[in-house]
Amino acid sequence: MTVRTVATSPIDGQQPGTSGLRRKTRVFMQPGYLENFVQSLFDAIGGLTGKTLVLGGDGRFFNREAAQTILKMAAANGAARVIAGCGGLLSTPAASAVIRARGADGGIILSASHNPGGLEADFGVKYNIASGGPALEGVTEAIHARTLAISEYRILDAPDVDLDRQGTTKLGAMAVEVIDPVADWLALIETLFDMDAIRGLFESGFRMRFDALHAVTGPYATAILEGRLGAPAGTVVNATPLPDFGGGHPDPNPAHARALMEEMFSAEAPDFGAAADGDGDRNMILGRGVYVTPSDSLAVLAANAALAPGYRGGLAGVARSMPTSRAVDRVAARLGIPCHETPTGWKYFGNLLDAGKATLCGEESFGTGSNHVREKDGLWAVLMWLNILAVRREPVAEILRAHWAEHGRDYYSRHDYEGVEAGRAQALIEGLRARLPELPGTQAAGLTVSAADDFRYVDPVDGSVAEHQGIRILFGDDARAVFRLSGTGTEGATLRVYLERFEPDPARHGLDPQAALARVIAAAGEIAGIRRHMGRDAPDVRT
Ligand code: VG1
Ligand code: CO
Repeated sequence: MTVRTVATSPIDGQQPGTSGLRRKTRVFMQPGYLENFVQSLFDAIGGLTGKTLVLGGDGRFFNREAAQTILKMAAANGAARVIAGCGGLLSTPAASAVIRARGADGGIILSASHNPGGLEADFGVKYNIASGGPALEGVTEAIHARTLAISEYRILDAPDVDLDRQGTTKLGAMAVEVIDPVADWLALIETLFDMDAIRGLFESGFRMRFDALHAVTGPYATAILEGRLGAPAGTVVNATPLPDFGGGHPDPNPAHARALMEEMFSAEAPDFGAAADGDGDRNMILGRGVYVTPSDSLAVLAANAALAPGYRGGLAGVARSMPTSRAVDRVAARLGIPCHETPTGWKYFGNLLDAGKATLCGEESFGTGSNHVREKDGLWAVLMWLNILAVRREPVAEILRAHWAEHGRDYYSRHDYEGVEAGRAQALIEGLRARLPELPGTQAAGLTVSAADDFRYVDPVDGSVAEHQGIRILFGDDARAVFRLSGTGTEGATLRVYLERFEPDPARHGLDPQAALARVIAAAGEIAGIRRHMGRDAPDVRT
């Protein structure tokens, strides 16, 4: 087996976004595209000599081919060992768990997460550091800089590794260890929850539906829910990971997990419903006839965390991304613990978790997790809910109603305008940014702007600064609109408008969120000129 050094030249646009480099699958399949990025990554982290890497992905189209290429490149770059999930699979939280459990130097996750998969859809590559968390901007910028200067990559001329058989083999001088993708994660997750209590809940006749959306969580959910916890067979549906996710959008939200929504709002609805995304880090939580927004879910989990053995000692603090509703802030205030506000993207929670400043974290985009790994973890959230339900033995709707009665309700909705021409989306944001100083005092739809800014984050641990993380417009203490552009799309731009309003009065906690938010929606539209800039009357997706 010989190391081949291949001459190459820089490819424009290999800049990682909110969560890794995501592009059309066909772009990733162009000769040299993946190779350039991976060699740049290896170069930017100081080479691979003697290092151990974890490798896995969500099973989407091109996952296997990309894994083989990366294995051969890692061998050619002097890595000591690559620990790969069997079949090339590892959910994002499992990859984080394996990196930490094995003391690896880092890991590569092949996924475009909730984006569709297939030859005509999306692919992605994400690099995680030794803590198990996504690389921060310092690293991703160094990788990008390297992609603009690269002149050669190294790859071993060797036959493919058999990724379907567990055990250790050699690829040149490098060890390739193929592991059960579920085992390390499962061993960790079991220590956090009262497994007997959840088992007892299922024994009592409690019914649940988990929709894996033909993505990576199928094997994980089946192992823990139907295997360890005794949920009846068939509790987990769409459990086989498919390269194109069955043609669907592996995004656990009311718009894309339609079948689950319909079942949970039907006459025969089970007690509890949940879904996860392509790479298993997102979750959606439902009860019979009720949908729990991710922001409320985070707040409920924080308020009830002590019911789970892993969090019995209390929470050091909580953290949420800036556009996530302030429901968890109210819980933190009640518990007397700090609440941190970070930019969008899980990577910003890493330092807070490492420093012991936060125990639970969450994002409005269906992401929740804790300090057990350094990624959001869809099934972790599902198990937290199950643990709470096993102890409280109340319906989800009742838990939510009681939570709002105690803390008030933060009505919340996100409006996405997808596939917008990049210039138009940029113009809307620039327009708002330019008017920030003059916005306070402005009236729109009967609301008055009390403050407006461009979110800037200073990491309390290492002092790093992230600028331009979203335009915030506050309407007094109770209402808010936030505007930002997506950093995970692969086509055009996506404008996200996050809307919320606090309602303290329990008599008004049963409204339709779109109706409860009508004035905030109108004011946000008026102030930003959404219709004029977007050239459309309504958002494409409301969650
Ligand atoms: C979106 C979400 C963000 C999340 C990111 C990755 O980013 O808004 O909260 O961290 O996806 O999630 P953006 O830039 O498109 O708004 V995952 O499950 O995709 O990797
Ligand atoms: Co994801």
